[in-house]
Amino acid sequence: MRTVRIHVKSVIKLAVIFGCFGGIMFAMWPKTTEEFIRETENSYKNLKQRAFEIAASDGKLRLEDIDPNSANGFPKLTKDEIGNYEPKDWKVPAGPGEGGVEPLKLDDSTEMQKKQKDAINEYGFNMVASDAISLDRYPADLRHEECKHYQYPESLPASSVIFVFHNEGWSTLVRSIHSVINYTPPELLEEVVLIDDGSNKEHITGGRLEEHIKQWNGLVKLYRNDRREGLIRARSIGARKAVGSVLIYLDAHCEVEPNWIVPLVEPMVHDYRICTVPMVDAIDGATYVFTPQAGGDENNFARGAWDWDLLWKRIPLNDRERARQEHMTSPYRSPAMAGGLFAISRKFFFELGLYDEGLDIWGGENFEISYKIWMCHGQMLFVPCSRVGHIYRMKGWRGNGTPSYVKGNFVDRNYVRVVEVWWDEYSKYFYERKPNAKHVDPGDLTEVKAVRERLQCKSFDWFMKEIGYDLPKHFPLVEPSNAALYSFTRVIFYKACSLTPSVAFKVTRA
Ligand SMILES: [Mn+2]
Repeated sequence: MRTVRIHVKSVIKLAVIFGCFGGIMFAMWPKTTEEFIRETENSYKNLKQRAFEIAASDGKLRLEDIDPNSANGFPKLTKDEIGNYEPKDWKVPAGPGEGGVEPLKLDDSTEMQKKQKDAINEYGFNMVASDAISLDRYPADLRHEECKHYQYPESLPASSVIFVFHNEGWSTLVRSIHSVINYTPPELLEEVVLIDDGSNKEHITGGRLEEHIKQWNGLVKLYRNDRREGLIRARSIGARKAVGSVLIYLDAHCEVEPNWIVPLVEPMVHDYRICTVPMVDAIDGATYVFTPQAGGDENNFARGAWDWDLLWKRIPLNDRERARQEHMTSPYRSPAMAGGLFAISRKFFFELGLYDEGLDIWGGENFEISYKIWMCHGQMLFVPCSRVGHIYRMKGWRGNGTPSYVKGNFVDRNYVRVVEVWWDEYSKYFYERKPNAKHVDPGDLTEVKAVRERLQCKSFDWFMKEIGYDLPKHFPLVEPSNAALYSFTRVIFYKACSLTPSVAFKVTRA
């Protein structure tokens, strides 16, 4: 009897010990990103309800609650009147880097120069210069004068601004957040969503960021992926976490210009399937001076495009699109976007199935989303009056590397996925340029193809004829076999083009 009782006690003790241990392990075991995604999707309903309650109390509106008719006739250009959302008392103070006009002067000791070189190598930017500039500095205002005279409707939706980052430098990252909060009307900013995509630098993981964002009382939310997912999947995760009805993606090294958000979100009130892209001005990574976006037409207005090996290109705004604009600075159509900075309604982005989950890290996603938007019944507009400064990575940056689980040439694989799903018979032009890509295994495409099927999206040929109609003029479908033939084709093309564009189209395609 006695031995049995001791035995039972031991078993109970052991069970308790294992139970506790198991419980602790269960609670502490890191979540996989998939579990994280599922959990966030499940909690979205509650979040949305909460967001709705908060919104109701502080005057924030959701896109789905705004009557599109309330935006009829807007935006209205009133030449003699200042726009209703123009910032008042815009006075740039004195101070290093203020207004983004004067280059920052640093002492040029050898030690200082080395520090700057090391920073560029590590972050792609001169962090020494950035650290010397206020986190709340005033940006430049590179908008056309006309932009300051638009009246916008009173009812506009509040947005979630999403920053995805991996090991960004401190002051450029944090200034991006400050900039959005400082230069966005509070009722139009639902939240700032930070997605830390597997950073391992102390200034991001060591608690400093959590401490810094406390000053905004929950307006800025920080989420961390348990492994580096890459920009593309991290952006989809951001969409799932965000509670706003409009999502705005910005790179985590940006500074917005005055009244950037109103012209960007207003088109969505007319139709939730309109996706918008701001003008992207360049902030010099060494001096932090703003310069206007280059290229494009005489106003520097460009559209996004690609060549037939799927490289990003910019082409000028043309007469046919200009004819559709009401004013010189009205939004205009673009076949593609560069990808880093854009706004889309949450509803439409989810209808489109977010980004293809099979795309790794970066590359091709800007085209995937562009094709989806146009072919699946949406529109993409570039918005001249919404301008955002972006710091371009400098020469000498060592880059972010590739996580070890991503095998092979992921960019080519991404391109093949995009071409296979969206290009239809035009895919032959891609494979003619990149014969090796024929042997690249794109992986499972069922889910992405199902999106195209479910939404009854249009054909690529429709897209090329209606939206990307002048791309072959800039990037001929069939590569000229030699330079002489190339110039000959161009002469023929331009001749034909000046007569009838549709004939010209056929000439180039032949
Ligand atoms: Mn960038």
